[in-house]
Amino acid sequence: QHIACIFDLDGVLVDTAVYHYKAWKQLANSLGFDFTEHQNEQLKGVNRMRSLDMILQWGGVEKSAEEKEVLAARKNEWYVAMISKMTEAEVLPGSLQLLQELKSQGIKIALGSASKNSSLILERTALAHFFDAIVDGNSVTTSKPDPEVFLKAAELLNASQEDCVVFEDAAAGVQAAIAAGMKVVGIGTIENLPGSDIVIKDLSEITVTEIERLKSLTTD
Ligand code: G16
Ligand code: MG
Repeated sequence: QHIACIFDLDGVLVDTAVYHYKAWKQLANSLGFDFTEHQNEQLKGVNRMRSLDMILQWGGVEKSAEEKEVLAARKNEWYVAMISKMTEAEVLPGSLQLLQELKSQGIKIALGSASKNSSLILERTALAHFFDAIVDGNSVTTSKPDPEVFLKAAELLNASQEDCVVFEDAAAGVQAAIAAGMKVVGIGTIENLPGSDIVIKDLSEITVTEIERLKSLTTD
């Protein structure tokens, strides 16, 4: 039977990771501290509130639940202002070609993102029409590394876990895919994405045939 592909959004299909980083950095700076790019890696794929908790901890800052709501909303306002200006040019290399190729071969495609802003991003970058199912931060209760987001996507595609291949740029996302019992293509570097079945720089480095071949691999 056929494979099904589940794509993370930020850092895999589109270059929004840089906007998340800028907005969080601005928030941290406004609170009187900073964090490194290495620390930022740990925020990838992690939902908004959990990200804020991690950043506040790095800065040694404690805030009440209400204050945290305000801070998260402020970051999101800055972030939304940035992604509202996104264009189709910000679709990452290889994304469009691969999505087109999968679609033309009748392979099902889902989005599996932690973001609550996925519909705005998909609309700005004209990618929305590729997806047979969309699961994002508005439809899940637990954040990556929990497998919920990918299991929901598989269910909506009517695909079994072992037929799914996940594309992820975040360590938390790779862990989520493994926990879901799926194959995982890491986008980035092997040091940042341990456990991936294969790691590539971007989606231009993989073909549909290679993705199909991954399915027959045994991971244990
Ligand atoms: C993305 C990013 C995370 C971000 C999360 C929530 O997940 O990688 O850094 O914190 O979404 O985004 P928002 O604040 O827009 O709801 P993914 O899973 O698409 O990489
Ligand atoms: Mg990501």
